[in-house]
Amino acid sequence: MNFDLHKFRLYGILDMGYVAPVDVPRIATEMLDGGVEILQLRAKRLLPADILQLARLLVPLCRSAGVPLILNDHPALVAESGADGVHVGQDDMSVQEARSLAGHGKIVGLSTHSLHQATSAVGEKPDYIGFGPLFSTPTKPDYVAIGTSDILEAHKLVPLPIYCIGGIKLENLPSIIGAGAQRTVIVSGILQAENIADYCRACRLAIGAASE
Ligand code: TZP
Ligand code: MG
Repeated sequence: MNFDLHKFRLYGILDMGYVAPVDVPRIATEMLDGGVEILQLRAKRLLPADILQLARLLVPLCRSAGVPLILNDHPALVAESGADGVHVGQDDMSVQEARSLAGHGKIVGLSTHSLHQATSAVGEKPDYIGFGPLFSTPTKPDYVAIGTSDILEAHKLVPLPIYCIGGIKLENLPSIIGAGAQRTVIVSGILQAENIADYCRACRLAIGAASE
């Protein structure tokens, strides 16, 4: 499937640090019903075989919602599960290697943690970059918050879809949009919401995603 990532503004991560495996189908369905436009499976502590099982469960849900499914860290599992792409970090393999392992036509995203990394990413040709953590976050505790002051400059210098990430919640979305953010990734805000679908709908509206 071919996706125009520039159009997608709300990126949700199903992080297995917050979700029990048995709840994955229900929570994914709520996120998709709420209108997340990209869904990532992030499972730092699961074995590849267990990630593959969850990915196979998520592929049809995402497919019928028309939403790309991205797997964190595991390009080989993308090819195996039929997911749509992979997300890699600065200390993982190169974008090029991830692309060749994931397979032709798959999405490759790259984390960046500074303006310098964001501009350097252009030459690596990922399909999008994550930019953050803007604020400190228990989801990625070992990283220093970079704040919001470079968001505008990153958008000027980097002609890729940029997803601001890290400590972003419905409440502080207006402030990051005011600082220049066009797209966002939200993890704990979504997964800890009382009503996940409603929370996603509200975030979608705030970030100015196209109506469903
Ligand atoms: N990369 C940078 S910050 C982050 C990742 C995966 C975690 C964001 O999680 P949350 O809960 O939305 O702060
Ligand atoms: Mg990684």
